Amino acid sequence: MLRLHDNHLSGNGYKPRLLLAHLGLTYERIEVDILKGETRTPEFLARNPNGRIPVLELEDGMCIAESNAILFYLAEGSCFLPSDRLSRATTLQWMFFEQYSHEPCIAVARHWIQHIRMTDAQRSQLSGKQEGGRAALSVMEGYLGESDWFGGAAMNIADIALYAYTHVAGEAGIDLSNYPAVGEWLARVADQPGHVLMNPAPVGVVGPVNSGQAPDGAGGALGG
Ligand SMILES: N[C@@H](CCC(=O)N[C@@H](CS)C(=O)NCC(=O)O)C(=O)O
Repeated sequence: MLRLHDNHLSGNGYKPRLLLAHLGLTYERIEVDILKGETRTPEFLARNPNGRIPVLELEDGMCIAESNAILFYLAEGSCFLPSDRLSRATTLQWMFFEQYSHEPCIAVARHWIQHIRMTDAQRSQLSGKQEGGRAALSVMEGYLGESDWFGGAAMNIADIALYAYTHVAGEAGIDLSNYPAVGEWLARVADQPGHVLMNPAPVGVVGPVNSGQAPDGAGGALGG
């Protein structure tokens, strides 16, 4: 069975969770406490030498790190990865944009505000991160004037990659109401059949077998 090493606070972890739900795949979700250094143990580093979740562990024990690489692997042969050359390249364009211009600003500002006690250095960098996040959202807002989806004629893995931290940009201190086209796109993504919420993250074995419900009844992941 596929295993996802993940953390419930993480938008990067949410990306594969959301795609796995859309694909109807069963997997075991393993919670890794990123605030207690569980990503830096020898056991974890053997799975990802870069010491970060998410990590997808395949049935044969091979591991894939980097959220967008995991999306690309899982989406192969599905409607979430376009088959024509230009759409595939556009999908990758937006996934690289997410990793270089969006996630390092919005996800980092959110993490600093929501999950840790900021150092003085972080506090002084916060407004720059938020400014970078607003710039990324402006780029998305402009593109969504021409297209409903990022990289194809239907929702694909670029939309999933960008949705993860865009929909919680408010937690990074960024006002999403300034980006109406982004707001409409967020609603379109959440309206897709099979959508699951970021939290609560499911526990243990997840998939069509148990409809995403936590085995202990602690709350399933299926949403809207
Ligand atoms: N570029 C990576 C970023 C992964 C990342 O930053 N993971 C964070 C949680 S969102 C993490 O594991 N932090 C724990 C640590 O750095 O030890 C991806 O897209 O997967």
